[in-house]
Amino acid sequence: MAKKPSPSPKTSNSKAPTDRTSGTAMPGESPQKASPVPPDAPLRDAYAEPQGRGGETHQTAEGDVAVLTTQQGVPVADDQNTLKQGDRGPTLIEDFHFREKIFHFDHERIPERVVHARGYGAHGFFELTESLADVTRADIFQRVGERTPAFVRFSTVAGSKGSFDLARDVRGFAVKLYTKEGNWDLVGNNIPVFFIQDAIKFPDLIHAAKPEPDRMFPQAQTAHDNFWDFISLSPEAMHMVMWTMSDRAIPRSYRTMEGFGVHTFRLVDAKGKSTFVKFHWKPKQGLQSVVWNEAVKINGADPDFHRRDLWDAINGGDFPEWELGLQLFDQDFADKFDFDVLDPTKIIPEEILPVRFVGRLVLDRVVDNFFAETEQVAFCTQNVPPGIDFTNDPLLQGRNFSYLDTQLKRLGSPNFAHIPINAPKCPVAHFQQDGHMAMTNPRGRVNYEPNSWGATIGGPREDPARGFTSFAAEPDGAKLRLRPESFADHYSQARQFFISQTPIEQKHIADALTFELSKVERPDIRARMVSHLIHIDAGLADTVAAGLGLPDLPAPAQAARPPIDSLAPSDALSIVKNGPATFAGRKLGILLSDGADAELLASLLKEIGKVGATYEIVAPKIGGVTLSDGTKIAAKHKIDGGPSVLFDAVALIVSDAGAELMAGDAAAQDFVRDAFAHCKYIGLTPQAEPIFAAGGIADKLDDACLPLASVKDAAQFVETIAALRFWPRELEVDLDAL
Ligand code: HDE
Repeated sequence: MAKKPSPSPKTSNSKAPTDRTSGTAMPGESPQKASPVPPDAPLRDAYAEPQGRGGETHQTAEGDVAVLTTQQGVPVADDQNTLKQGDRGPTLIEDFHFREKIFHFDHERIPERVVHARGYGAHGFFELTESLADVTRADIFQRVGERTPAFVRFSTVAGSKGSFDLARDVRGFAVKLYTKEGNWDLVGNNIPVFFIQDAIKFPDLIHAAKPEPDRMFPQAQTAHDNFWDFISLSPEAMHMVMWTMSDRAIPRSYRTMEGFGVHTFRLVDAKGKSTFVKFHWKPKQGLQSVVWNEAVKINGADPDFHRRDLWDAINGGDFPEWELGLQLFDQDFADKFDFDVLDPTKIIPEEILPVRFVGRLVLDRVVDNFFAETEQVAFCTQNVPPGIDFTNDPLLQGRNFSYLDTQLKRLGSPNFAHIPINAPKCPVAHFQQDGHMAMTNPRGRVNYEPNSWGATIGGPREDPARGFTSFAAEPDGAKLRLRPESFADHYSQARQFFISQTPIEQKHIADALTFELSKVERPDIRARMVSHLIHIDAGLADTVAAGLGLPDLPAPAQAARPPIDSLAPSDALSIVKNGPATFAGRKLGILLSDGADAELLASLLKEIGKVGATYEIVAPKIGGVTLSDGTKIAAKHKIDGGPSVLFDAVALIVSDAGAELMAGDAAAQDFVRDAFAHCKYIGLTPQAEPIFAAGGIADKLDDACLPLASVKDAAQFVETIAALRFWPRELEVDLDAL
């Protein structure tokens, strides 16, 4: 708020009451601290000290409290007031403490990642459960039981740093393994294929997916013309589009998604023999996603849903875990396989080549500081230790150029490997030196090699036996700028993915395509997209065309190679077929009212605890409720702050009077209506019926609306909700009509 100059320093205090009503902190007033000043008291009386320091708000170092210093270590006497000439200024340029503090603040931001800007990381370890000494010399794969420190960063791709967690998007699954022979970065996604086959198309793909450049919207979503224009002109994207339109792109949690290395890599043994490998991370928690309507609402209710979930799980001791699985194969398999193993738009179905599990990744520690670790972590696909090597996948080859550049841009120095989160945990010895922010310049007189200074001071030497050697791949042919013929089938595996889904998952894919394309303004782009779907599945194309109101089904797109429609479905591709066996790690939302049955609640909480799940209490008031036995229980959420979309299942334990009050509350009606519409399991005491009636669903309650009539029902309820969703509801009831 603008202040008029006061006629004299003495009267300046008369401005104080005006500033206090504006809610801004006054000079000398710490915003964190509750004001000791009665609202009508003249401010200066309480705040002034003889020297005008704004006394009450200064928190001085006493006892063993650390003394505040500048970056140079100079102790600070006053961190609330700048140095002024007279008590009303001007401010003096001599104030080095102020200058340093503001200077540093002005430089707090670094460029966000071009893609994968929004992410969340955690520490953990990888433990080897099966030796791979027979196929690779990689140190990490030699000794069963040995643990390797790890840092994992999950991310969305398209949105900016401040975007919401439940965008429909691919999720990054980047793992840094601090092995004894150097860092290995396996920079993967939660989808095993990619949109494009050649790295040269990446900038166009990302430009098309990100907000349109003139208007800078929409944020964190692909539902716009530019994205679908590009995609519908890139048939190679069709397989990945099936995945991103599936519920894989709206995961329930980072903990409930798979990770994939995507490209075919090589494992190389001590004799230089190479075995091809595809990497998989399989969550012990089982696969789980949300539904689209729920995702949209979660983004409003808790934009940090995935961050909070990971933070809470790790801090609560429920450490997320993935198994590392490998698909290993040789050149002979590659030659016989239907598709080119260098084509990153293709998978190798697990039914054809089973996944061999060789270790586990456990996340057991959250970061101390988000910026220092999650933001500054710098993954580079080219970080591989001896025994792991690249193939000629043209996307991987391009990535190996890109990541190093990006880290220099983001972190501002070629010394980004000196930042603790990026620094290897094994010995590092080289002659690279200087540059911005050099932290660990080599010591001693010698900074070059070869040199003749001898073993002691001459520095490190090459080691042909231990050192990294590239697999001696033979060149393939002439220098050309073209796409191999073996990459030309764009529809067969898209179809295979679609037919591997359960009917409800297929419906979600059709719904997602219809939704996204209905946000596309140009009818020709919508029709062009449908022309590709015809090759994937005729029924899917018809449903989407009808949903969009296309006047006619377009002619099929020209296929570079006729699709194979005989590929067998693969159960591994369905989320529903790979869900959890228990409610462990899931969260029950319990809506309570005053007078709720205390005994029933106690037995429900006991059962929830037994399976390793969590719960949160939702109540009309954040102060909580008084139960039937007179005990009080605090609430985690007021009803409108704890909508049912935040929970995996819900239970309503209410009294008659409580239900009557809630029936008139829109947030309580939404609570039950949404839980029902999202196919969740609902436990309810008989008294809760009026809330369902007010929500318009009392006559629709089905087998997944389970009675909680007495304490005996709690165990059965918790066992049943392990199924997470009751999908028949969505196929039988018109949930859109609710
Ligand atoms: Fe990335 N990608 N990418 N990418 N990518 C980046 O590196 C790039 C691709 C992936 O949590 C950038 O540090 C190119 C496939 C993840 O910090 C950048 C191509 C896959 C992350 C980059 C691809 C990924 C990134 C941006 C096409 C799955 C986040 C910031 C050839 C296998 C890592 C950064 C983190 C990040 C380039 C394609 C995964 C610009 C050129 C395929 C998980 O370097």
